[in-house]
Amino acid sequence: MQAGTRMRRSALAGVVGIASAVALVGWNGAQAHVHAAGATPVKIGFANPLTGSEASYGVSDYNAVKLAVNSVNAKGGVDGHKVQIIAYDTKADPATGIAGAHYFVSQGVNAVIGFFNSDISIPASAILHAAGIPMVSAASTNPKLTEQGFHNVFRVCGTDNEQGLVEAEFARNVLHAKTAVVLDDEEVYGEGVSQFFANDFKKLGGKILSHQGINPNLTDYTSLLTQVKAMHPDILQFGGFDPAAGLLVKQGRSLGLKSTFISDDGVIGPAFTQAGGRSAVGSFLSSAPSPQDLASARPFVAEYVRTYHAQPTEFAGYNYDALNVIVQAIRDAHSITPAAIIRALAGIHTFKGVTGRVDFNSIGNNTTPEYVIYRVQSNYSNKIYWNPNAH
Ligand code: ABU
Repeated sequence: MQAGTRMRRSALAGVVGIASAVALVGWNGAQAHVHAAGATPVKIGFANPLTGSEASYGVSDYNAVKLAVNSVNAKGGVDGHKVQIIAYDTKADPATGIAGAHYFVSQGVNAVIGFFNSDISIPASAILHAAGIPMVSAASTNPKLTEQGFHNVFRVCGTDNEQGLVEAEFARNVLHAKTAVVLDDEEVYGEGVSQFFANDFKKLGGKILSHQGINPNLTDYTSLLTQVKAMHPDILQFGGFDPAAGLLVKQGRSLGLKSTFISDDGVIGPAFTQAGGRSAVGSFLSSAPSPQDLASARPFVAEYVRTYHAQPTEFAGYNYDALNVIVQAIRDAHSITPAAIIRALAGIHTFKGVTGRVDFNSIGNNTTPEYVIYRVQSNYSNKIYWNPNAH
């Protein structure tokens, strides 16, 4: 099969200089900065896609962080220091995101929450490592982020080797699928999670008929999907983000493709059903449980809904926890210096977050996240269909 013309997102967007990056800070006006009085504020950089095709995640993540900050500051801050958020819109574009890491260094932030996209988090982590600034990602799931030997890097969410395995187990042991075609968007996250799925699907006795990259910026995949249909796979697995996933499933169904569609936590947002419409119903998506499905997150969800009149998206709980983990590290360290915060973050083991316990291992991964399989319902909501962790 021939892949479409491939263009990486960074090539599309071009280089965004620091001057224009600075203009992105302060998105959403006055809410972007929580001004401090008295003691030196703790400056925390927050980087997510606040505009563009992945903004549904970033806006919800930012809302969650603001809730956490307001709660901390209402109680007097952390050790007397008010928390100030410096928000940065990565637009989910690698060049823009990397410029954000340099911007945070120039601003002398004490810590960073982010980044959302693994293909931004990984290069950004090197910049923050060189500057000695702690970074806690709440959404980047590619394993490499925490496998670089950087002592400043932590993540509260899970990893793609875990979710790829859960998808493969679901496909083989629950759906009894024998064959799969795998497509990915050739980005760090999508390619990685699809490769983990494919490896585990094969290990479990399944057969991968084809695995290829696609350009997620195309609008017509019918030629490719016609070739997929001719292979009659039991499963079509896609690693990437919602808009491309929605188009794939919509165009595939219109061609009569019957394969079960499985994707990952980059497709768990509302943009999937917006793009896929009725064709998205019945799709299966691996993800950590959403805040709405966690008893521990009930007060957080209630406060979020009360404040924003909307439901938090899947990563919002992790972002809320990321802010509070950094606050806890400052309390433990009795210091707001980045070096002290890094040391204290490494000692976080039994922190009670809204998503559950946070327990950082020796490379900065949280050992507690678990993945489940959601099914897209006819009202376009996602409902847990299979929980491999249920006893
Ligand atoms: N894990 C979902 C999407 C974010 C990323 O890892 O790129």
